[in-house]
Amino acid sequence: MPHILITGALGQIGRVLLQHLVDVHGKDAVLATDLPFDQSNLPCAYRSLDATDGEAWSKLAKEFRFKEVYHLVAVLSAKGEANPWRSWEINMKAWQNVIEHATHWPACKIFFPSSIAAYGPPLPSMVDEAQVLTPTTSYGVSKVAGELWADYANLKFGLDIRCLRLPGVIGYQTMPGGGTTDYAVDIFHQALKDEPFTCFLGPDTRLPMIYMDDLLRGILELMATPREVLAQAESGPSSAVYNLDGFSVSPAELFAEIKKHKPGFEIKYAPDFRQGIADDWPQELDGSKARKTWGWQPKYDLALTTSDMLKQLQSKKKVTTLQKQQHEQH
Ligand code: AKB
Repeated sequence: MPHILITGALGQIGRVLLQHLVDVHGKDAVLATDLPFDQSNLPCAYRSLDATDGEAWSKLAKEFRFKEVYHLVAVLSAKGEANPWRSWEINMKAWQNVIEHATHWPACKIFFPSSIAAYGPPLPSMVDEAQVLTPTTSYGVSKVAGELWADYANLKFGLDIRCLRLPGVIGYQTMPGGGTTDYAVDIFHQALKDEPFTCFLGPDTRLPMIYMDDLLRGILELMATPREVLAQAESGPSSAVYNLDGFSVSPAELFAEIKKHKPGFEIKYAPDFRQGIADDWPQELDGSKARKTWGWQPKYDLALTTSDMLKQLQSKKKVTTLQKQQHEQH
């Protein structure tokens, strides 16, 4: 019987986390949920779940006793601005359902991904968790509200919710969708196609990023930290929240690093509405609370992220080409 639940399991982080949890705990331990989907390629049990549907959650709550929940359902910053109310509705209703139904699962640990989108102007270039939160996107507002609900539920319902404020995530395994930091993944795919890249942010837009491998480790380390250790670091509102820092980079710096490996690569800049979102976000995340509390230490800097991304994407490309050739021969 599965005791680990992932919502939004088909997203950029979900698919990678799902595989990792299956590798560690076995396929019977994990239940993946997301919108209806052909599940044949997934490594564990899958259930279609509209995370905003309270009745579907009630059924789930009766059927399973989850010990860990990773709640990854979210409409991200850029997509959210196209329909702010819809984004609020999905982000908050899904989170309300997790909190409400988790009260049925004794000693269950819950992971809630917050974001750099929780921050807003005016900002120092490096922010810590004590920064006053003034988000300027619907997504950011839902992340701040989500964090506050996490505190409330921990206090009033005795839940154990743990939150990380995440930077943009760079990974070779999956594609992001609907975010303002998505360019930092797209640029690698374009570089490998040997085609010029058009960046929707300006060259000097510096934002915090993290490599997928570091992100997974950060989430799992946070979840493995005893509650008493986290409690010692907590005080006041949004206390169960930690910045997870990786490194900071601008499109121009990322381009220059990729160019070291792909000298012919070219970039053009065509900033769109996402520029305004990025301009309101911090340039650097201060991760010292996580470092002090459970010894967080990112391994991947810009150089290592870039070389590993290119290496991994290149070998994925080779495998796909080989599979295509084999398919054509049969
Ligand atoms: C986005 O760009 O919206 C996300 C985020 C930083 O939370 N990647």
